[in-house]
Amino acid sequence: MSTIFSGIQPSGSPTLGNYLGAFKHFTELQDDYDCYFCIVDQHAITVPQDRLKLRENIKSLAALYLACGIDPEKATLFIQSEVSAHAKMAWILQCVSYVGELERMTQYKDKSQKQGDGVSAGLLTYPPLMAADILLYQTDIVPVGDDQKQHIELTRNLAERFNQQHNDIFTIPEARIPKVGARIMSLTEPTKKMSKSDDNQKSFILMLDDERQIMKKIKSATTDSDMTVRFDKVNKPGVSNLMAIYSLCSGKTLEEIEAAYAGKGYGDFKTDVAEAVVDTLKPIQEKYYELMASEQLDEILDHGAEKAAHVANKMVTKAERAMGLGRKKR
Ligand code: ATP
Ligand code: LTN
Repeated sequence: MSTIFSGIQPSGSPTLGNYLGAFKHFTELQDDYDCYFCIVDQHAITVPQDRLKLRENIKSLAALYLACGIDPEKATLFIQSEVSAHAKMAWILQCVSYVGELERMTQYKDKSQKQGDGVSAGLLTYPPLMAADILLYQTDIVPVGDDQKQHIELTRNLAERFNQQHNDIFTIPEARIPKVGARIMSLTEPTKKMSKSDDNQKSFILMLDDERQIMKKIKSATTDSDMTVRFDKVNKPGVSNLMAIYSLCSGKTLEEIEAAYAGKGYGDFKTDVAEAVVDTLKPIQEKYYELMASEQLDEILDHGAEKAAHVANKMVTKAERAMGLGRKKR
């Protein structure tokens, strides 16, 4: 059976972009693959985080994975910092990375620019930690949104470099990017991706937003003055983004949506988009609040960390041996 690994940062409350670009696909994969789904808290601390908020976000993210349909009997769900092999392997892969290639990563350039002063070294060495996550489990496929393509490419390069320079131990992973929904855009600036760490609350829909908030945010989403519902990412990025969201949440095709609103303007269209989003998120939210109030979560995460560590520790030992670290164990 092939192996899948993916991670989401507990850097805020997950958005509709995270759902349509990531969560939704994870649940479809768990029957056919050996899946590892990770709450990557060590990635989140590459930018400043409030201690209590981070802890809350970790638990909430775990509950959201399950509420979306991840079945702990089928997939391994765990917290990155609870499996020490991730940090160990990250160090090894940092020593295989070149500073120049890390400085060329778009996410690093964007986030370091946004932060200005006090950019952590961790923000620069974030990609080798991500490579460690993936390579520890002999991962074949990494389902992610479009923004992570460059990091997966780097992971492949690091694995190939290590295999060549030391010993051929790593499986070379491949990214799997959804055809539609790989990049849900910001509601206020539709040329930027929807991101949970955006300062503007109106730019994203959270998976836990209620009906009123969703309606309000979609009603105030940036569109254009052309007043026709037509898919054209270049000239009509706002409307196209709402159409993509509507299509993914309702199952209607883009052509069906264009036909349904011909000559009608944006009012009804926006109401229907909001309703489709509410219908998609409501059952997830109900399950989420049930899980948050139960004791199951800790048990699932303890078990997940144990299972992940068992696999990951073996891989770290292999990599350490290949590099000549420590004493040769019998
Ligand atoms: P941050 O804003 O803190 O960087 P993020 O939401 O961009 O957070 P993650 O939480 O690490 O990033 O993303 C988890 C998964 O969701 C990844 O697979 C990522 O590609 C996907 N994803 C994130 N934003 C979007 C989006 N706007 N559209 C589609 N997929 C997305
Ligand atoms: N960098 C990713 C989150 C992430 C991840 C991973 C995704 C960390 N480790 C391993 C897939 C596989 C992000 O910012 N979306």
